[in-house]
Amino acid sequence: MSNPTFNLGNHRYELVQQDLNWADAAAMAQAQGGHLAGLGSEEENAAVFQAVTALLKGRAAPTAADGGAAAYLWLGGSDQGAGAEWHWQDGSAFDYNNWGYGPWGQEPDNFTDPTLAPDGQHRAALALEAWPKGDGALGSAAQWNDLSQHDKLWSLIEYDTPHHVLKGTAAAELIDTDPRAHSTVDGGAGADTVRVHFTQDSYLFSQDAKGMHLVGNDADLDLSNVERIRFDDVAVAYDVGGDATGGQAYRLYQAAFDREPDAGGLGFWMATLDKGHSLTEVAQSFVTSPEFINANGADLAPEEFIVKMYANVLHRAPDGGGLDFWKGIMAAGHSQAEVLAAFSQSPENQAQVAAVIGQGFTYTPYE
Ligand SMILES: [Ca+2]
Ligand SMILES: [Ca+2]
Ligand SMILES: [Ca+2]
Repeated sequence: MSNPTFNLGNHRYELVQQDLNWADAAAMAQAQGGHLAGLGSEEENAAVFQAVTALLKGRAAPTAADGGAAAYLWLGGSDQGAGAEWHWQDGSAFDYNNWGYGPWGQEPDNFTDPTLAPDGQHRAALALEAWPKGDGALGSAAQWNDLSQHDKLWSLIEYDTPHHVLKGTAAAELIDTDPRAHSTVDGGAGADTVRVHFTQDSYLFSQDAKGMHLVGNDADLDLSNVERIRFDDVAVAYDVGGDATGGQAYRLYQAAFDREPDAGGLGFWMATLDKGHSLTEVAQSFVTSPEFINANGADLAPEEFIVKMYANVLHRAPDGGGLDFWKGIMAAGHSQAEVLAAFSQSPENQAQVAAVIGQGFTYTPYE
């Protein structure tokens, strides 16, 4: 079972949804290269609580009978063993705490009871709700309580996660990312592709004015000036605007052949445009291709060619003014390739194709 994770700063947290006593939870954290979470500041405590609450989405976590029957998560705090001072599993300084309050004094109260806590309370847990349940006199959600080590609870593992800041050059490039890190990538100019190491549906994807954001199991990415993402299973181009080579290639392909582009051919022509070849050069390859000639005929007169463009690209008959306009353009010496490129980039065609590729489109990278 894979547990949900989230990143905050340079730390990754895993919400373990298995009912484990503290020792088993701590051993599992260590075996996975982390430790039960140590919360070192009010900010960290608040952010972790908020993230955990969001991940749980109202699902009930196990409760502790000796903790007022409220739900808790194990943290790495312990006051059992040498010295018996409160300490974190990873040895970091225990100089912040968020123990619960109460009328009889602060937690930790080392409550001892023959049934509920036979050897007292020596392990720290983060409360997911106020305790005692339905009363709240001893502590509130997001505060800590000391509990019996025998309680079987879910737990929070913390890992040290690097935060990489990657800056691209002015060229179109492929930027690889660390599958277990928080990466902030600025691709700079050029049609840049970021390589991630999970499948597309294992990420939550969002887009805002700053760029694209991916939240995955082990990696989080904030991407700006990045045009494409290569997931493990699929490559997606998000550069669909008028001047972007991805959108230009898709529209030109669709315009020339009046069909959905095949992923491999699309990737090839995107790479051609990325290398600096003009849209007209690519259009020239299309109008002289066997597929175009088979579909439309060879040696078309200007008017025949223009009527085909209206039919294949805009899916309508030419209006009189439009037909005369394009005949004038071709009479002035402009090529079929130039006319095809202009039709594919026309606002009318851009609006039409945006319905299909506005959220990005898949392609097969050419290399
Ligand atoms: Ca307690
Ligand atoms: Ca770049
Ligand atoms: Ca870029």
